[in-house]
Amino acid sequence: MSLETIYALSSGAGPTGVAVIRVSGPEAQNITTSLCGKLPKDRVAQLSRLIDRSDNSILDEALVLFFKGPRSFTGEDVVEFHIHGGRAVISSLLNKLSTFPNCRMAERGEFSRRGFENGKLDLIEVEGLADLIAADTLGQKSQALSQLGGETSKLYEGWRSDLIYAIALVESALDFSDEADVPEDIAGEALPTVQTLYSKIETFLDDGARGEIVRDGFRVVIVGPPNAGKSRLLNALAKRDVAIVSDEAGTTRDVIEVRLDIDGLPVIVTDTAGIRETKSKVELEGIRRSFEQARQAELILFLIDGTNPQIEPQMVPDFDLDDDLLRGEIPVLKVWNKSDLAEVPIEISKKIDVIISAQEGAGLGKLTQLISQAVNDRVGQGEAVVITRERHRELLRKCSDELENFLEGDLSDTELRAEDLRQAAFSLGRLVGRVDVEDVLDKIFIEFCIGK
Ligand SMILES: Nc1nc2c(ncn2[C@@H]2O[C@H](COP(=O)(O)OP(=O)(O)OP(=O)(O)O)[C@@H](O)[C@H]2O)c(=O)[nH]1
Ligand SMILES: [Mg+2]
Repeated sequence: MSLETIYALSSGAGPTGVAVIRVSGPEAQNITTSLCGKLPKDRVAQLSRLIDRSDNSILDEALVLFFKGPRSFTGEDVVEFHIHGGRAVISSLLNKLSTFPNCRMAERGEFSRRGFENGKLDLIEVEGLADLIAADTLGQKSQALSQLGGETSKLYEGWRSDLIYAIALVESALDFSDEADVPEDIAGEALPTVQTLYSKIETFLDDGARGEIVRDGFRVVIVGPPNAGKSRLLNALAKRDVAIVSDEAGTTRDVIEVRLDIDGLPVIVTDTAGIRETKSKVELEGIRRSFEQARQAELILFLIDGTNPQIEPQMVPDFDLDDDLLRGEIPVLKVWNKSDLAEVPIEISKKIDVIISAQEGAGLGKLTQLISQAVNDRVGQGEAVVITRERHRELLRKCSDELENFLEGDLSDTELRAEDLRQAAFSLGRLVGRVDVEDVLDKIFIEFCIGK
């Protein structure tokens, strides 16, 4: 338990109808009694006049909720003051709180951190909470909620307990080490458990990064020759003027992104510099960045200028995206633009995926639909629990590698095999935050806002 009591505005900055100031720590009870005159019943909202005892002035009339630890968000005594959301009201209560002994403003994520340290949330749930607060789209929200709800933790914890069972079997074989044959047989009993776990984790890892895409966004990158209308298309999709549009070739040099919500999933559309031969150093750097973006894309929109059609990327001079990239992994949509000026010749119409006029808006509905389809092809329907972060993927990978060492290793060397399993369990323990996580904590809690 912490010695310091922390407080913060947990709702948005005022003015709002209601603001919530949360206090957690050993002084929470004294503070409540001092301000309200008496302590409200545990977990029962009470309307109360908050009085500053130093001069008997009224701070506000508030709804006060007291949570006796450990039955609270942080596990400590917590009080929530639901006050009027005016800036002066908020600051007067915050100022008053700073005058109590051992009481200070909370740091980012400090309430959640205390909740984690007191075992109210595990690390996976803390990360789910951070994702929930940051969620912009419905897809992100439901993914974060399932992680916060403990489903993900339950799965990983289940795997961890299977592993601990396997470790116990192998370790018991260590005790027989003088008797011939026996250790191998006993350690062998762990084989089916490890085998099953290994294939479960491998299948889980091979998920096309679905969870990460839902969390971080599906990247669509617009590439093509200068003046094809890439920036105009970005503006049309964003429904606002984000990028400069001009008939001067080589207008865009920086990478410009907008975030869209397509059917509840976050889609990041990126406009890039037009690809062409150029001597301008700045433009060359822009072109280099275009390729760099394209390589990270989940979908490439190859934009064709209808008035000067180059319908294959290879027809664009200097378009040196690796051949395997365009043929293989990343899907490419060929988008014919400027349909208001130029129709698609019948002989090439089969090679075009969608015809638009970024300027007039024609075909944009169809294009959005194709993007949405690409997102769904990638994210699709599947298991409810998914990997949402690189941290999780890395630890699961490590765990799986250790299981593989076990499966391929010499079973008679029980000492080494037990160590493989211990390492695997260690990775799962780090995943849910049971062991050795100091190094990741600061990184995780910094994602939070103050008051959470
Ligand atoms: N008529 C017509 N003109 C368009 C359309 N889309 C873009 N343009 C025009 O084409 C010119 C180039 O548009 P941009 O959006 O700047 O082209 P870009 O591909 O971003 O060009 P760079 O940034 O130089 O690579 C501008 O004059 C636009 O107004 C369209 O659908 N129809
Ligand atoms: Mg541009």
